[in-house]
Amino acid sequence: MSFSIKLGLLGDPAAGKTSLGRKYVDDTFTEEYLPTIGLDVYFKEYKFRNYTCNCAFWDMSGYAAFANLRLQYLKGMNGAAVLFDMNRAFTIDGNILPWIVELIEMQIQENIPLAIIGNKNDLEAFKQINETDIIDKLVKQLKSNKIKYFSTSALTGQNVDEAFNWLIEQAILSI
Ligand SMILES: Nc1nc2c(ncn2[C@@H]2O[C@H](COP(=O)(O)OP(=O)(O)OP(=O)(O)O)[C@@H](O)[C@H]2O)c(=O)[nH]1
Ligand SMILES: [Mg+2]
Repeated sequence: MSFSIKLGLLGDPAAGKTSLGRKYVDDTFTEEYLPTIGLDVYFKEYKFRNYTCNCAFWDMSGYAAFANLRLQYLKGMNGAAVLFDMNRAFTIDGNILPWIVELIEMQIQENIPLAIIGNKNDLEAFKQINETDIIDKLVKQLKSNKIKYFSTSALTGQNVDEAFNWLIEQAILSI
């Protein structure tokens, strides 16, 4: 049996949404920053138990200019990866919660699976965030049992498969 799911990539500009999605789907990484204009969609087939799942990744621009468009894109999402950049504290401090609120407000499905992702962990030396407390608070606040935190690098590939495989499987199980 086969079916499709829709997953979102959300978070501040340059957090690494496109880099992480591309690493997972094509196993590529580019140093150059090419901001996503509005939206980019790409696909990956995922085998789970007896199912073949067609996963559509909706990779959105992080810029405020696209906020209205983004609200349209969020409809019918089965799960989302919400990213921050571990080396720029403001991408988590005030910014991560609005992304999640925006997502939840647009959801038809309650308790949407969320992978919270602290990206660029290869730049450990520049790390500005002690994220554990913030994530704990966030998880409690959202009262969801389908939220998990991952620390990733699109450059080295660390935890990329773990994060997306988890998200896909949670999304499938929630359909
Ligand atoms: N060192 C390092 N650099 C990264 C990593 N992930 C992304 N980058 C770099 O960060 C920059 C921004 O990455 P993007 O993936 O384009 O960011 P984005 O979140 O898609 O940005 P928008 O599309 O503008 O919202 C690029 O120069 C990437 O090469 C990472 O894990 N480690
Ligand atoms: Mg992008």
